Amino acid sequence: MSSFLTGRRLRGGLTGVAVAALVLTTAACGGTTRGEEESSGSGTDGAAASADPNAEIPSGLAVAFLPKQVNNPYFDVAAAGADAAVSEIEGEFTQTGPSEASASSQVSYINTLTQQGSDVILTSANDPNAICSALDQARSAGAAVVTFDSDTSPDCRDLFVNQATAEGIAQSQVDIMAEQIGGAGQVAILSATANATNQNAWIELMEQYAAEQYPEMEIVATVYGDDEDEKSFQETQGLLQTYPELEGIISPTTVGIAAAARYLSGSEYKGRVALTGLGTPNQLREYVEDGTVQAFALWNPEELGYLAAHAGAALAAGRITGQEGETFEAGELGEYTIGADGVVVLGEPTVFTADNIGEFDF
Ligand code: RAM
Repeated sequence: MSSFLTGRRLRGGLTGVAVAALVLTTAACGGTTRGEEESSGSGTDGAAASADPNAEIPSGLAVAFLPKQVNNPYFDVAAAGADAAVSEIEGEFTQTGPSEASASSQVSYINTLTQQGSDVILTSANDPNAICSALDQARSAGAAVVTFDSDTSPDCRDLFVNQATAEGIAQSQVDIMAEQIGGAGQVAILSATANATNQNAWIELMEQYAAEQYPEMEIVATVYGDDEDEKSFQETQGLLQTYPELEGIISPTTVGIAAAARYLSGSEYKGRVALTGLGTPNQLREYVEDGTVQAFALWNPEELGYLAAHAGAALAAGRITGQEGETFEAGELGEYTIGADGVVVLGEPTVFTADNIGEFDF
């Protein structure tokens, strides 16, 4: 678990120091962050069983981690965090999932987990609705379902562990871009898959925020690299050919931004076309060092997986039921409170630049 501890220490060391000016505001968005006052219950769903905060977490809980796709470095780090949490509660951790992040690709994996009697399913949804009936069956069979990273419709899961508020994530990327291009000019978005709940929420909010705050910034296109490296690379190339006046690209996906950075870095556009978005420090380090990327953002995916697994265990034990205002302990991360619509917010993302990227290793 040393990488988990390392990641936390590094992040903690920076909070409020060098990156303070760039750390994002996180406007309220249906979630409550650790440390906030406990809010009163919504009272809209009185049917749920009452929680017993002192209930024992049964040992041997079967906790399954089902990312949008396997072999995505971002989800590998999140899986390590979930695995660490499952070890702490003496459960059994498994990871399974599709190699392609398409809308319904997760359904057969959920069905298998249901047949195997999983106690907890942690999943990042490729589509808000496509996996709902499979998740309904899993829940009917007794599984607690926690979405993290990318939600389903709220009625398809017990909790959503959100990495940060959608507003905070969207605004940070637009602000970083605006700073680099003087607040004006053509900008394109390179997304992941077209149905991804998280991507689409962020894109909509980025468009709104840019229109309000930077009227001279024009978002000219959104293209989809499907969280595939090669497709993302080609879509970047296509954007630059189609929009010769392009000033910048925002890619809110770790796969997309890494592929776009690689393309820009080997092209005539390096240093001329700005690139920001959401990426892992380890994937983007060389592009920060060679001047292709000045600043980008992300949360700690390991903490996200760790929090999701602790939330799942608390649900499975009956310590919480998913109602607004309930609290639970998430191991080393401390206490969290469930916000409106069953959303728990990890915290604030961090902005990485040449000044601080050396201090992060994930
Ligand atoms: C990709 C996925 C994921 C997103 C990160 C930032 O790995 O699209 O859902 O949260 O990027």
